[in-house]
Amino acid sequence: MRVLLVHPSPLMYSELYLRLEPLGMERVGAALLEAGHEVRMLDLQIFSHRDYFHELDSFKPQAIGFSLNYLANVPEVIDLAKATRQLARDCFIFVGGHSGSFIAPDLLEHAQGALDCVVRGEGEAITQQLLDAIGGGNLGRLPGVVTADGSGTPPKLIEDLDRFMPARHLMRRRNKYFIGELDPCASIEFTRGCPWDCSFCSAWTFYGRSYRKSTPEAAAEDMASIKEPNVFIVDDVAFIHPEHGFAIGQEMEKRKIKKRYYLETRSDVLCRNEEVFAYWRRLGLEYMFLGLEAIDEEGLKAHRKRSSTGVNSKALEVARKIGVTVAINLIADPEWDERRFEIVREWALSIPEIVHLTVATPYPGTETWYTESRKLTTRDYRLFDIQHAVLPTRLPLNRFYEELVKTQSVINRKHMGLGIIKDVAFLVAKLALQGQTNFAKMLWKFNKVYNPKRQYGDHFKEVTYEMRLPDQTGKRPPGDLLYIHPPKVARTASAAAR
Ligand code: B12
Ligand code: SF4
Repeated sequence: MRVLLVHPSPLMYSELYLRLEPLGMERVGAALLEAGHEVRMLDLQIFSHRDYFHELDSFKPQAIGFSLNYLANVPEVIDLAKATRQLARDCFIFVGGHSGSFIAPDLLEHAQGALDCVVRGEGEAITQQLLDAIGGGNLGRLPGVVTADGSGTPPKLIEDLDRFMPARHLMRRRNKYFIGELDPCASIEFTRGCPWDCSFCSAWTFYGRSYRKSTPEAAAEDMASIKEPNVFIVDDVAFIHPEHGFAIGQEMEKRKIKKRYYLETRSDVLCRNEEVFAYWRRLGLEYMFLGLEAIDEEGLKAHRKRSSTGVNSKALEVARKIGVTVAINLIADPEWDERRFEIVREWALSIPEIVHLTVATPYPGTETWYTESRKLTTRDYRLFDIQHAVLPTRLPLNRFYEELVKTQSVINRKHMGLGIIKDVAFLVAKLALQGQTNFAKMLWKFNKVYNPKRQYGDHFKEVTYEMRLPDQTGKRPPGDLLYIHPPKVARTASAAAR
């Protein structure tokens, strides 16, 4: 069967700092290739809607799967599905991915027949079965598959993370993927899932708090197959088990792999497993993303971060000592007033690290969706990108955005001001000679992307598709409502982290 897999357009954040390959879609693509299908992929982070319709015309896919990891992309995907249905009546159109999994019945309702089904959970194995079953009339009985007629059993986790290595070769114009000066940059996955349970996050609810690892050999082989000189490790929390990180590194050394890396982890994991991060520094680790989320104990508790400001400060010291550049994330609360923004600006300027601010957003699939969603000021999917305020702000909304953008730009100037640009001019020129201009463009785009008027104005756009609020609000729901992949056994973060 001719199958086209499509990733939707970029959101605000990716317009500026990064654009990365859709690894999940590439893994689903690998599974479909294995099953003998003819597969093409199109990433609308790089290509246009015009290119998409051209692809429909030239490739004539019999099935189209949209990857819906981000809630803010829902209207775009629904509109594309509807337009596709008009042009290709017999085409089988389906959706999968992180956010899509949490709102499957709503997607089918919005699509009014343009979507044949939604695939909840991990897509590799089930998409093979799904395409085999098309025309058989019992799609809704497959695990994780939801159709207008109902849904089957809960989705199943794949047994072996090594089985479907990403079909990276199917992504076109790979030189467009980058993160900061790591330009171009590929992505890789060593582990899947997270054993913690932060209240604002859906990584743990998606995977039922499971945590699985690739074998070191398979991870190193995958790394060896990557052509790019830079690699982003997509794991939610890198190197929870240090021996796994060491084993992958040793396999990579055997294969003489030398690249530069970016990863994400937690402060307590960095402090506890300092040696493995220092070892990876020697292998080429350059950047680390730490979700500190708050600079006070109260904030950390509210996010159920299960960490402390002391551990956060210690983690920054560890990263400085081993020589890795840290990008910190803080969650801006809509309750913040001018004084609070001022404190955050002062704090951000007092440390050498890069600081990012995102806005607290209750997402379907998180605990805050149930505890906070009653207060939502909007149900426009497009605003759920953690750069917009969807809860009531203490400041008037336009003032909130002014303070937010002021804070972001003060912090941004610290890292991308003229002084720094002089320092990086050599690097920009070197990349330009290699035909890589993503990083150079990023340096100049801040004001175009982060603009308080634009962010405020986004609240007044016409809304075609509205999110449905959960039936039960105000308190944490029973586990089976939260999870996509139900947990096999109840587990604690500390047990899994050992
Ligand atoms: C890596 C990552 C990124 C990367 C790469 C994104 C990309 N191009 O794919 C970067 C750093 C760019 C990024 C950015 C953002 N991210 Co992000 N990201 C992740 C992360 C950590 C891992 C995703 C991943 O690659 N996993 C590995 C692959 C193998 O898994 P997967 O993509 O989920 O794919 C599987 C299934 O979902 C499914 N599937 C996927 N596609 C398809 C398609 C079909 C047809 C089918 C059937 C199945 C299917 O099958 C796959 C294989 O099992 C997730 C957290 C998580 N654990 O999921 C957050 C996460 C998805 N990101 C999130 C957010 C908020 C963002 C940002 C909005 C943040 C910001 N500050 O602006 C931006 C927006 C990006 C954009 N689109 O413009 C949220 C999503 C919130 C939401 N509900 O919308 C998550 C869940 C993090 C969180 N803890 O809340 N992100
Ligand atoms: S540690 Fe990170 S990935 Fe895990 S639940 Fe918390 S925010 Fe999500």
